[in-house]
Amino acid sequence: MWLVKIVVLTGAGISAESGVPTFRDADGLWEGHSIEEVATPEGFESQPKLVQEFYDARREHLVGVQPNAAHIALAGLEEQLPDDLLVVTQNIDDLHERAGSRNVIHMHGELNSAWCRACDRRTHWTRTLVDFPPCPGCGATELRPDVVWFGEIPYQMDRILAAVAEADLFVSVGTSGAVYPAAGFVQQALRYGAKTLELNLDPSEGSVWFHESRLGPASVLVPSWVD
Ligand code: BJW
Ligand code: ZN
Repeated sequence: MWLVKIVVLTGAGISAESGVPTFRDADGLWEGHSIEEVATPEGFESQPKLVQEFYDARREHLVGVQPNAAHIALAGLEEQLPDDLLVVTQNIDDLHERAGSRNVIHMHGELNSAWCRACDRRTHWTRTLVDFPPCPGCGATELRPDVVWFGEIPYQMDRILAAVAEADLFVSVGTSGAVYPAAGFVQQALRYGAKTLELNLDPSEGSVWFHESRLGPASVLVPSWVD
């Protein structure tokens, strides 16, 4: 069995310095649309084109951004401790992988993946979805972004909770702690005896659950923690 020692939970703040906008730092998420309009199944049912355009724009933007020092430091740590580190990211970008991380769980899905609601197949996807292209598997025009919206169950929860329970150290990087179940992992880790560390620009909503909080930009804090 794989006994992970360190679990690092990352959120939008780790990609902010790469130029990927966060969710709750700016007013309004995208062209004045609320998160409920663009990140819920109900939003997709009522305004499918708007939601596809939102994810198409983010997918296109992703091509032009690069991993920053924080992603690179985590990949370097994995190289030193290949069996001991798991990165659980809430981000749907691929910046951890592009920095070289391999043990990554995308609990809220991936921008470069499309999911067919008709046949359940997932397809690597780097183009647009707004014109409702057919599924390469079954031909149905049921492709949606392969991401986890409010009210849906995040991916690989069993693996994540097992790793959090085993970990000696739980580190949270660049997340506001406003969205569950990710926001509850720190309490889980504490319950199982892990040390908990937060690296964030501002104190998160769950700050009290961390043994230590270091405040500042991820591109500075993560490399200095890893050293
Ligand atoms: C920097 C920085 C720099 C900036 N350096 N730091 C009432 C109570 C409790 C729960 C609920 C409730 N009502 C409903 C719920 C459940 C709901 C929920 O949590 N709602 C809350 C709003 C209360 N959750 C769900 O519905 C989830 N599913 C669920 O619960 O299913 C039930 C179930 C679970 C498990 C087992 C069995 C059943 C699903 C949540 C899905 C979230 N989806 C999104 C969209 C994904 C696709 C996409 O990307 O578009 O995920 S919403 C959005 O929020 C996205 C993010 O991953 C997520 C978290 O955001 P994140 O990463 O924290 O970003 P920000 O912007 O909030 O914060 C950035 C932070 O970085 C800030 O702190 C800055 O200070 C910092 N920062 N620059 C370091 N340079
Ligand atoms: Zn299909």
